[in-house]
Amino acid sequence: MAATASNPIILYDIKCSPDVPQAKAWSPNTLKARIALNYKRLPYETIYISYPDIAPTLKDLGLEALEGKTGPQAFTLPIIIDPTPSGPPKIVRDSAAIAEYIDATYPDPERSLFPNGSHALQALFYHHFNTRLYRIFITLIVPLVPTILDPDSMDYFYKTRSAAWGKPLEEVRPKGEDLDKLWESLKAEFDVLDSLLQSDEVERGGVGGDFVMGDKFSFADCVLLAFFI
Ligand SMILES: N[C@@H](CCC(=O)N[C@@H](CS)C(=O)NCC(=O)O)C(=O)O
Repeated sequence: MAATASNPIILYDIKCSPDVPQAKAWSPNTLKARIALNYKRLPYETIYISYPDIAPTLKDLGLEALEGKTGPQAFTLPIIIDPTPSGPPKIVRDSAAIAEYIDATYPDPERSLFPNGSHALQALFYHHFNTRLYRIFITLIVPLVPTILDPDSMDYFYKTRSAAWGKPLEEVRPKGEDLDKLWESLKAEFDVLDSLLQSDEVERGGVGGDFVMGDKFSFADCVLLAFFI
C-alpha cells in the first residue's frame, strides 16, 4: 500500500552527537528531503545512522555504488523507502530525486514541489545554488562538522573529508584575510540571489510572496531552507 501512518515512508538520515539534541537533523542534504516530506505532509519515520554505517546499510538494502562514484560519494544519504501500493517497496536516493518522486507519487495540487511545469527552471536554480552558494558555504562549514557528530562518525568524517580536500580538515577553512574574503564572496552571491528574488515583487511585475516562485512554495525553497537551518 502507499505510505500511511501505520506503514510510513522511511527516511534514512545522518546521526549527530547525542550532546547536540537541538540539532538532531542537521545535514543540509538530508534536510532537503525531510522538508519536502514535511511540506507534502506525508507519513514518514526516520532511521538515523552514523557515517561509517551508510555504505554497509545501503548495500544491505540491495543498492549499488552510484554510477561513476567511488569512496564516500558512492553511497550517500538521504534515501527513502516508500511502501508503494503494489510490488516491492521503492528505494529512492538523492534529495532532488526524492522530491521529484514524492511529488509524482503523491500528487497534491495544493502542495506541489514542482508547480506549473517548473522542473527545468528549478533544476537550473538548484544547479546555480550548488555551484555558487553551496560551494563557498561548504568550505566554511565542513571543517566544523566533526564537532557535532557522534563519535563513530567523527573519525570517518575527518579522514574522508581530509582525503577529499587533500589537506587536514582544519586547514580547509581559510584564516584571517582569506576568511574575510570568503565571507564577502558568499555575501556577494546572496546579493545576486536577493536581487533575482526581488523580481517576484508586485511593483516589479511579479506576483509577490516570500518564495522562490513568488507566492508558491517549491523544491527550490526546500533547498534554501535546508541551507539556513
Ligand atoms: N546530491 C546528493 C548529495 C548527498 C550527500 O553527499 N550526502 C552525504 C552526506 S551530507 C553522504 O551521505 N555522504 C556519505 C559518506 O560520506 O560516506 C543529495 O542531495 O542527496
